[in-house]
Amino acid sequence: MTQMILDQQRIRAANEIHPTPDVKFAYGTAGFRMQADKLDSIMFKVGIIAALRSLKLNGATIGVMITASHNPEEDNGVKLVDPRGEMLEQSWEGLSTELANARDADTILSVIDSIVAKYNINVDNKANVIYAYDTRPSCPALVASLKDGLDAAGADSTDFGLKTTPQLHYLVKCINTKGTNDAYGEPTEEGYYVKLSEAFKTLMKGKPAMPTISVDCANGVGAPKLKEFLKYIDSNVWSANIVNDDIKTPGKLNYNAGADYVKVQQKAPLGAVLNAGDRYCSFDGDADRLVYYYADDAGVFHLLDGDKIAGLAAMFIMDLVKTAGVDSINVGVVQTAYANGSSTKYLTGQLKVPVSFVSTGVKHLHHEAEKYDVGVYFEANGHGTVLFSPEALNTIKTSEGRTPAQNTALTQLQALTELINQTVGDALSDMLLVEVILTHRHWTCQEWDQAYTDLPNRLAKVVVADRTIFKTTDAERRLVEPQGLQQEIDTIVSKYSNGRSFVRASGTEDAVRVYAEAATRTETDSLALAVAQLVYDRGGGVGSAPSI
Ligand code: NG1
Ligand code: ZN
Repeated sequence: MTQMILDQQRIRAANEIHPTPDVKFAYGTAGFRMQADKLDSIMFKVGIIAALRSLKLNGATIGVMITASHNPEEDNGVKLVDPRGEMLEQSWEGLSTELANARDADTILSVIDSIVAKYNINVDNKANVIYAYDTRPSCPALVASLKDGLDAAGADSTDFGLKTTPQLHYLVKCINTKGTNDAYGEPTEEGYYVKLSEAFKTLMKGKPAMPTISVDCANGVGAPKLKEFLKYIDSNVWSANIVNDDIKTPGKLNYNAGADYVKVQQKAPLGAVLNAGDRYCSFDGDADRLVYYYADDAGVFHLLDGDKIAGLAAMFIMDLVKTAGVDSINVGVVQTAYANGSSTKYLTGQLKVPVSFVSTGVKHLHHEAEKYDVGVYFEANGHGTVLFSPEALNTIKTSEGRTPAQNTALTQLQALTELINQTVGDALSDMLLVEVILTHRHWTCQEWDQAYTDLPNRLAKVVVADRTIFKTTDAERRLVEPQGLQQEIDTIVSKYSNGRSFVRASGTEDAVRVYAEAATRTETDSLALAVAQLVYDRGGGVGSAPSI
């Protein structure tokens, strides 16, 4: 057994109080996520993992966020944030999973030992961890369990209280860069608002204010945080009307509201009555996803999802880079298989911007986006951001324009790098970015929507006995197992004009997702249903047969 500062007695005691249930845990697309009442044991173990990760990185501060994002209120989840504000390094996911599934104290201690040995962890270091949580009623109890793990590991920990997920990422990066050349900002919630609002004001300078936007906060943490942000902005410059801001009434979080609801249902959330010409957007429960929408003159609902935001951002930044005379800076876009086919066509055909495809989950998108000078990445569901490479940041900072127009563009680019959260997708920051672009272009949502027309699409879920039998390749666009299923999907797809459909196991829910798009709504629904039925029949469907 290791001699480290980890207090074995406390770990044993914590394991007594927080026994591991008979559940197969896995660190998935977004950490551990499930019904909150199954998460108690996970939390103290995550406390230990966070401490070990910090020790491994010589005491750098690690973040822990407790949230289940857009999932129902009775769910919860936990994810780890690495020192630069990024998601936990992937190689640690397996070990975290192993610890999560260890049941008795001896096994837990031996997994800890093997982590210490594998990573050659210096146990004389001091671990530093910060944590925050969303508005879910299950959070306080889970926080207490997390704290037991952190204490048992001898970590210095700070409770940052109620925060949006991107605020926690911001704080982690600020703490770890404080006092360095690339200090990211003040490590406080206020510092976050100051940074964003100052950049926003610079970008809005001299521009006529647009009509008030309505923001659906899914009755989640985004509501109080957006209210706080508004205090930093003169309402003559920009104003927002917040809907779905009830974080007190049980059962309201994400209920028929929020970015996921609007995206999947393709309709307005509860509490939003759409007036033609007005702008609307929705955050999800932890405020890291954003979608826009509007009603046309005939009252028809139109969605502007993550793909539309990516297109808008790429277009604007490419123009700005050109105007500023720093076109050595290359811009690229990263998408997943869920991106609408029309968006990819628009990006490559019209904007002529390179597009790469990666597997679902922002950790994949983020790393791919780092390969560009300016990497725009968005999942269709509205989770994404724009990354500026250190070289691009330096070019923007040090270039001197030869004309006033070039100087203005450089100032604006500089402000954009501060407005956009560089650590992770951030609904508030992304919304401000969209608002800046629409203001600069004098565009309504409808004008923004003209860029291209989405192919009708449908996302369906099929519950099967064992979703792990679904194995994919080619950025999850093709199945390799169960054998022969992909060929059958191809045969079905070939019958539809502009048809595309793919199937993959969800990393956050116990289900297989089916995506379909085609030339018309009727064809799309028929394609989605046919593929869902196939998955149900050949993949061991459970419960009632799929319906669309
Ligand atoms: P899964 O459940 O693996 O499809 C979902 C989203 C991801 C990502 C994660 C994390 C879709 C189709 N999938 O993952 O994009 O956002 O949740 O929250 O939207
Ligand atoms: Zn979220």
